[in-house]
Amino acid sequence: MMRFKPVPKPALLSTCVLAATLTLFSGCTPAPESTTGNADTPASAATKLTVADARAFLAKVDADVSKLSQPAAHAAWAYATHINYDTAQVSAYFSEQLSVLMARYAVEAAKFNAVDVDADTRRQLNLLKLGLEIAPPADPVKAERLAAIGSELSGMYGAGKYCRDEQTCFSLVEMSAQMATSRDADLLLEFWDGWREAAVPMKDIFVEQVGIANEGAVELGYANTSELWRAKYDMPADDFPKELDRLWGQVEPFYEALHCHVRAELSDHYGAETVPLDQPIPAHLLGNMWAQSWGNVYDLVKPEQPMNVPNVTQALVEQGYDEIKMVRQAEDFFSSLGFAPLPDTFWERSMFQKPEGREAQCHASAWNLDDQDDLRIKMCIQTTGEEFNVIHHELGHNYYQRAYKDQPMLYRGSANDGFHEAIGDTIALSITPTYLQQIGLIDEIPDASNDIGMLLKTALDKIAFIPFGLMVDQWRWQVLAGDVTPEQYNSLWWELREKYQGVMAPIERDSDAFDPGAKYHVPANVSYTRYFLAHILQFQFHQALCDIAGSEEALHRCSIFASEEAGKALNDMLEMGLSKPWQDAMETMTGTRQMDASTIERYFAPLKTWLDEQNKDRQCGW
Ligand code: X8Z
Ligand code: ZN
Repeated sequence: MMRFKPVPKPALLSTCVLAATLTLFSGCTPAPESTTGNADTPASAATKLTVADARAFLAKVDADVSKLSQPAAHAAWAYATHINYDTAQVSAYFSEQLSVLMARYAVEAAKFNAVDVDADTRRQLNLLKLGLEIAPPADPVKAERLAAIGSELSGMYGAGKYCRDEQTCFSLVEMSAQMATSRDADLLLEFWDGWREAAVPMKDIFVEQVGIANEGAVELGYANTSELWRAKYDMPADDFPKELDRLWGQVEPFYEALHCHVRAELSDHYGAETVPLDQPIPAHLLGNMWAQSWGNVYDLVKPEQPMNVPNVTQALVEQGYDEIKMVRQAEDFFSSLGFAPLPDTFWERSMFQKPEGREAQCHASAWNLDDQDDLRIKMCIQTTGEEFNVIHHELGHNYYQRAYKDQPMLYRGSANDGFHEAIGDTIALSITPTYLQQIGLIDEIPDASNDIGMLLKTALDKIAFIPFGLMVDQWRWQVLAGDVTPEQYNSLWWELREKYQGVMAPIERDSDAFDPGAKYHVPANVSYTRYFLAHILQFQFHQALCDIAGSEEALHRCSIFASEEAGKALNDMLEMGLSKPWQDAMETMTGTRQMDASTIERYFAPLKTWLDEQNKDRQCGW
C-alpha cells in the first residue's frame, strides 16, 4: 500500500541546482547560440531598433527578474524543506510569476532577431529563449495550472512513502539504505515494487503537464519541449543526440564487459532462476533503487583473491563522523585548492538531515538563494561513503555558483548543464587511498596489487551509471515530442532500460504503472542528460587537473588535494559561467574542445583486461 500526502495545489520547479535568478531554469544552464527559436520580427520593426535598445532591454530583464527571483528562491527553499499546504501555495505563486515573466521576455527578445547586435548581446538574447526548462503558455489559466502541476508532482515525490501495512511505512531514505545493503531478494523486491506505487498517481498530471508545456514551447518558437531541451548545447538540436551516441559508443564495450561479470556473479549468488544468464539483470538486485549505480554490490562481484579496498563507510562510522563533519571534510578539500571557505550562513541555513515531524524533499540539491553568498545544500545525509561523494557533488555546485556570481544574470550558469554536475564528482575522484590516509580515515595505502578491486568499485559506481544517464532523456525526448502515447510510456521506459542498461523489471508491470515517476528528476522536471555528460566530463577534468597538479601517479591514483595550481585552473573555468560556448570553457581547462570518453578507457584499462579474462568463457550480452 502506498501512502502519500498530495500537496494541494501549486508551486515551483524543483531542481538539483537552484540559483536565485535561475529558479526557473531547472538546473543550471540556459545555453547559447541556438539557431532554433523564434521567427524573425518583421524588418520594419527591426529597423527602428538598435543595439542600445537591445542592451536596455537586457538591463530591464535583469532588473525585473532579479527583483522577483529572490522571494521566489526563498519560497522554493521553504517548500522543499517544509512540504505543506501553505508553502506549496506560496512557492507556486512565485514560480508562476517568475516563469511567466521569463517567458514573456523570451518571446519579446525575438524583436531583436534582425537587429545587428554585438556577439555578447546576441548570446544573452539567445540564452533568454533557452532558459526555461518548462515554458508556460501566455494563457494565464494554463500558466497557473502548469505551476500547480509542478508543485504537486514534486510534493508527491518528496512526501512519498511505501506502507507495508497500516502501521509500517518506509521513507525513500529508509528503503534506499536497505536496497544498498540487504541481500534478501524478497525484501528488495518488496521495496522496489512498493516505491513504484508512489508514482502511479503521478501519471495523469504528468501527461497534462507535457501537453501544457509543449504549448509553451511552441509559443517560444520550438516544435516542442523535447527540441527546447536539446537546443541547449551550442549545436543544432538534432545534432546533439548524435553526439551522445558517439560518446556512448566509446563506453559501450566496457559497460558490456562489466555487465557480463556482474550478471554472472549475481547469478552465482541468487541462483540462475532469479538471475538468468542470457537475460537482462533484474533491476532490484543491483544495490540501488533505480539500478543506476552498482557500487553497493561490490562485495558480491569482487575478485576472488583478497583485495584491500578502503571501506569509507566503515571508516566514517568508526571515526565518529556525523553529517556536519562529513561536510566540513568536503569543504576542506575545496579549501586546499584555494577556494574561500563557505560562509557562516551556509552552516546556519543548510538542511543536512531529514527533519523530524515534517515532510521535506530529501533528494540532494545545492542552492544559491541570493546569487551572491547565500549558498546552501539540502540533503538527508547518511553516514556512508556514497553520501560522502554526494556531499562533494553538491559542494561542487555551490563553488561553481559562487565562482560565476559576478557574471551578468544570463551568464550565471555552467558552460553546459553537464559541467555543473561534473565539478563535485571531479573532486570526488581525488578521494583516493592516499588522500584518505592524509585525512586520517585509513591507516595504510593499499599497494598496486589491490588496484583491480578499487577500479572495480569505481566502475560499479560510475560506468554502470552511464547508460542510465543516457536512457532517461531518450525516454523523455520521445515523450515530450509526443512520439508515444501515454499508454506506451511505461513500456517504452522498460524497452530503453533493457536496450541501454541490460536491466529488466523483476515483475510484470501493471498497465497503470508509471515507473519513470519513481525517479526524482521526472516529476521534478530536471533534465537528465546532464549526468550522462558529467560522467564523461569528470574523467576529462580529472585528467586535466592531475596534469596541471603535476601528478605522476596512474590516473586512478591521482589526487589533486592541496594543489593550488589545479584549483586555479578549475576556478578560471568556473568563473566563466555561461559567458562563452562550453567548448571554450572546456578548452580553457583541458586544452580540448571535444567531449571524449577515451579518458575513461585509459582510467580503467587494467580493469578491462581483468574483466575480459573473467568473461572469457561466459556468454555476454542480453
Ligand atoms: O540528482 C543527482 C544529484 C543532485 S544534482 C544528487 N544525481 C543524479 C541522481 O541522483 O540520479 C547525481 C548523480 C545522478
Ligand atoms: Zn547535481
